[in-house]
Amino acid sequence: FAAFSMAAMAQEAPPGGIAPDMPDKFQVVDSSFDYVRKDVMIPMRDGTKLYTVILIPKAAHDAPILLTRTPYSADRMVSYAYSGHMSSIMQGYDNMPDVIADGGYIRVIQDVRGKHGSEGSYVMARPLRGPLNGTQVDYSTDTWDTIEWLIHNLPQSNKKVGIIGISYDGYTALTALFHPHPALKVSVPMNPMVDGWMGDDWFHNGAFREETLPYIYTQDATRKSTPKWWASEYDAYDVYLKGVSAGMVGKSRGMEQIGFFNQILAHPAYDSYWQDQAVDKLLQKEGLKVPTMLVHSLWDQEDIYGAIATYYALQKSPSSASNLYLTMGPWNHGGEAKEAGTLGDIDFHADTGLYFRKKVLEPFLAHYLKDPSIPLPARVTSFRTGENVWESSNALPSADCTSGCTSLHFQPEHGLAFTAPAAGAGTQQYVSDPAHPVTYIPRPVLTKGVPGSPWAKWLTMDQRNFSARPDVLTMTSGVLTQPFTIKGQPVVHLTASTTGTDGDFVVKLIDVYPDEVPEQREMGGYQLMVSADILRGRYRKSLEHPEAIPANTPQLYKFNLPVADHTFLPGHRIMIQVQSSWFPLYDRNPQTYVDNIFLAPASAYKPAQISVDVANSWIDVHAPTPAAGIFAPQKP
Ligand code: PG9
Repeated sequence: FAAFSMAAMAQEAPPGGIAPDMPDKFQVVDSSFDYVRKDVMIPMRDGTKLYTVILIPKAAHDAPILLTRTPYSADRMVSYAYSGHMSSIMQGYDNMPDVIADGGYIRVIQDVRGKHGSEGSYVMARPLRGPLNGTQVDYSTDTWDTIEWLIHNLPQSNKKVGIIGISYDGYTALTALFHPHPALKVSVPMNPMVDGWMGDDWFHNGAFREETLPYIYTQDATRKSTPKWWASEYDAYDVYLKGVSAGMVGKSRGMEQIGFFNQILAHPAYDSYWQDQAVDKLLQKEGLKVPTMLVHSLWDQEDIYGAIATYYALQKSPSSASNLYLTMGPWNHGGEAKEAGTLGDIDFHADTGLYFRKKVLEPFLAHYLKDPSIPLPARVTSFRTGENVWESSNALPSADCTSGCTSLHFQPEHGLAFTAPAAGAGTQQYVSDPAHPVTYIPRPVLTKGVPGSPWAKWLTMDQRNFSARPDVLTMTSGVLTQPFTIKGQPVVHLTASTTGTDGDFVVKLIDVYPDEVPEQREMGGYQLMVSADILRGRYRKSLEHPEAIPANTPQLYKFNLPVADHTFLPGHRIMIQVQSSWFPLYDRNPQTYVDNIFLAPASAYKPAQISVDVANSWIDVHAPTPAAGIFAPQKP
């Protein structure tokens, strides 16, 4: 009978014609599904309607709502594996079926204004209302209006809403915390983009992440992200070296049609354009009124700055700190949402993603959205790499190293030790040549999204090929006889001079494995970066007002590295690498001072000799000063 009535719905052939196969409107037969899907256009206060997919478990009754707001297509996020089971269709970015579907939540995913199914105009990480946004709407009002609609239109809900998301969607989860809707009970920004200049997607300490150009191109060119970046060279090294500067590469692809590209070109320094949209600073002023768990990945290749910066900003005020939670684990960008027993070559011997979701995230959400008698996780849950253990604590060690730190001092003859060298330790030199920049991964450089790209794991890749280069200065300690644990942001104090008038400094803190690792042979001699970053030299004194470097005059380059929570095990050595390019992830510094590096002509790119002042260079790490004898005596 069912087959008969379906056939009756098909269209009849017109006389002398042919019947089309497709009905005017195809109805999915979903009566056996364990959920109902509704696609709705939710009106905002300015009349713009936002496309929203709602998945309601059929058993839902008094169920809490989990919202994600995204520029990456709400429809795509739940249609990877079409199925009658809600947990099976939730395979996309930020869907964690073992928490969200299995937890009985009503799942809501919405396209932000201007992207995919939503109306309105798109602005990259749309700044909140204020000096950069003179309209009456932003992502916080859009969240408010959405929550208001949801609690009045979903009778199956308990009118309690949580917002959750990774990266860009972590940014939207943060923006929900400004003038929050009273029904917003909890927020979970995971790997959020917070400050695009200081250390997230666009720049790190002023060095531009040239390999984000393809993202900006695709995201900002059209509503549906249809045009894809093109490159006529397989190796991204060639693309960007031939292109000379990031500005020229973008212009060669017509990117001056894109508003955000022009903003980047116009704001190379940390001026008010960037400061006024740094969400950590804005949220610190606003105050945290909703319980929030920040999630940070120790090897986040995209947003390694935001979660920790927000954590430190909110820790400063007791009322904000009372709503603040943090989890950090051994993941790449978003790795906590997936199976995470390994990352690249590094083995954690257990699925750390599952641990986070089941032992930390699940009770945290349930406490605030379902039942306050469910015990909360610790304020800070963190995974210590090296030892591979989870730890609970009340707070992270402070961001600076004013107390509780010890210094890893550079030594003559490429050494590294906990004691300062004698005066007159001299300098160590290398030549940085922009025509032969140091790459961040071995060539061919396969960018994010290219088949075979190591992008997702590159921060854990073996650094030994770089330590062998003459333009990478390498300092190595003796062999550790005892474990040495650091937890916090290492602080670099590098004193160096250059024959140029500008220059970049990349500093990498590395765990060198023993020559042989019997249980995992390929790890013998492995050089694992535990924390690393770059500083563009012109910003050494002021991030806002760049200054040329006086040639041949030692300067202090002081900056924080990303947080590490790591034990260097006995038998391992500690290494620091210093270099002046990290290409093509970061654009090349011409090493001759020009007003705007985005527009530097080819003639400005010149080799420079760098001299590092050994006695005045060190890294402070959060750890008690170890007793003498921590390093095995050197073999003669
Ligand atoms: N890292 C990506 C991003 C976030 C925010 C702005 C631009 C890019 C992301 O994974 O969403």
